[in-house]
Amino acid sequence: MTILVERRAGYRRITLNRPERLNALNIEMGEALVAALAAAEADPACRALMLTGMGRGFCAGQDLNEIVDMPVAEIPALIDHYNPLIRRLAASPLPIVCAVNGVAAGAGANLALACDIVLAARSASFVQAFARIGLIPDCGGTWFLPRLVGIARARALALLAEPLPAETAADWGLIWRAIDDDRLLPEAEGLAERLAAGPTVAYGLMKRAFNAAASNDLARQLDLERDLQSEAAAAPDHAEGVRAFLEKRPASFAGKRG
Ligand code: T3D
Repeated sequence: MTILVERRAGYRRITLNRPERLNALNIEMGEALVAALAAAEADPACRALMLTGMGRGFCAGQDLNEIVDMPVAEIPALIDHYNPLIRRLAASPLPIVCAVNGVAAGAGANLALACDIVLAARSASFVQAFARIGLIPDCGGTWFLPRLVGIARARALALLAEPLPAETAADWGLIWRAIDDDRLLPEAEGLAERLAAGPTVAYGLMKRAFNAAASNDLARQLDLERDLQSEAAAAPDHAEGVRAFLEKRPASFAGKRG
């Protein structure tokens, strides 16, 4: 199996499972990931996701064995297998924590960047490896990188294809935090549990707002915030959050739509 899916209390943990190739992506893995996301989103008991890799790497990008003899005419179809995955991660109504346990290269780096909160082991690194094999960053790399780290750093990461250590990635704002290796999974699981107990509807709406902000001007974004806020306010978690504050107790969010 190219991925493993474990059901945890309130969330699912998805593990990329081709450790002998540093979890390099192939079509089967891409399709399995899309199916796992769809299944998680359809399960009302699942309120968050966690993504990580088996073994010493997170994901080494496209499996190069799969494309070595591929006719150029088939490349668009190949990429069309991965683009739905990136779109789905970004648009998923569920919050997604990514625990980058080792090297994240090429499409593997951009797979991580499509998640909502990215933690990385201190020993991990991010490599926009595409230029090394005469390609451009795909799986959203040219979209995520300048937004996260600015165009100067994005250009250098893509053109030089040098590994960026996890701590620098965190300092630059590419990811949320670098974590001691032995603490990575407990921290990521703790975050997934915390998000699974949060206001799920509001989280999904926040993701929609951030995604739309990339192409909206301020006026449109303010209108969108007004509309999405109405949806958030209609969910029972809003009333519960306000009551809990006034009653000086922790909120108990159900994660349901109004
Ligand atoms: O054509 C298209 O447009 C398709 C879309 C492409 C999107 C992309 O993702 S392009 C970028 C593809 N990825 C890469 O170019 C990265 C290739 N890998 C590396 O540069 C290095 O492996 C790493 C920097 C990631 C890690 O280096 P290191 O020294 O820690 O490990 P290693 O020894 O190179 O790799 C360990 C094994 O994994 C090794 O197998 P072996 O020799 O033990 O049998 C290696 O061949 C295998 N492996 C690593 N990456 C890939 C891979 N096998 C297939 N495809 C890989 N991408």
